[in-house]
Amino acid sequence: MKVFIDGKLYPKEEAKISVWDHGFLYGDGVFEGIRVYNKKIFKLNEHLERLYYSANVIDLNIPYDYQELKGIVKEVVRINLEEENWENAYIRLVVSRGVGDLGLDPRKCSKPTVVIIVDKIQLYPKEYYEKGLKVIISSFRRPSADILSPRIKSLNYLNNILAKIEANYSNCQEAVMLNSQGYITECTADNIFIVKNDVVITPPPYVGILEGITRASVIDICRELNIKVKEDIIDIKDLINADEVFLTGTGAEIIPVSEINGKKVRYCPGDITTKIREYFPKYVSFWSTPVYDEETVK
Ligand code: PXG
Repeated sequence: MKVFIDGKLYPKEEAKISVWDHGFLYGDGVFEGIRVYNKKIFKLNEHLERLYYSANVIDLNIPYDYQELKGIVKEVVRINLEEENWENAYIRLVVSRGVGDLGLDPRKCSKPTVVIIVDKIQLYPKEYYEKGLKVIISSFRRPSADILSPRIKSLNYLNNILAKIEANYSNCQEAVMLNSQGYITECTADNIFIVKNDVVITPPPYVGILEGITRASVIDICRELNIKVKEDIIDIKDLINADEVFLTGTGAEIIPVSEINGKKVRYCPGDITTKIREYFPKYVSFWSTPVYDEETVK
């Protein structure tokens, strides 16, 4: 395995960054998690666009332009797929504020650190995709945009981690997070969908969510499959009364929910969740960038 750090490749054991890096000291930075399926990178453009968006919001200047970074990601993936003889992988692209002093002023940081890791990921064992995840409704609320916008995919995940710890103590796999008004937002690393009377519903961005790339894909898939889909406010009683509930994320892909706060979801996995899940590989192969030629699908 070779890890890219600031223009050089390092073996895994030697892939290290400075303790003065503000990504480490303050969680000051942004990241993306991206999947590689069959030697093709899923929605690379969308992930890069979100990375530049997040970086721009926190006034972080990524030291490569878009096309340059895209080329680097593809090359680092190629090198690692060849070395490990992999067809599938997971890319972690991290840009931190870089090395500074012990104060939090980012002006003291010389230049951003760019890291690209290509590894394997399996968030959940196969049985969870058949039986579903148990989730709790967390007591930790998602911060609103005037506190720390959930639209920024930053290195600051403590809010999500606290919710995850709460889920762990309840022997659940995930935690559903509400916003300050009590509306459902998302889970700790996944967006959430419900199905009610054959309509697929997911919370709108303005309630305070990360606009997931898998979430957008599922909305697309519903349209392609003529399944009614809408963004709408969801409260706790809508969630508890749903016919089906599922989560979406790069790591988890599309995964059904079986229980919420100990109460069973009516259907798990439900027919619509299953239809969407089954169509997903077809959608993925269409929306992926081959790592071996310059030609990109999108
Ligand atoms: N909400 C939050 C808060 C997230 O962190 C998603 C939704 C789903 O977005 P995508 O674009 O992945 O569909 C995320 C994803 C992983 C992983 O390996 C994902 C995230 C963070 C850490 C790991 O899936 N964020």
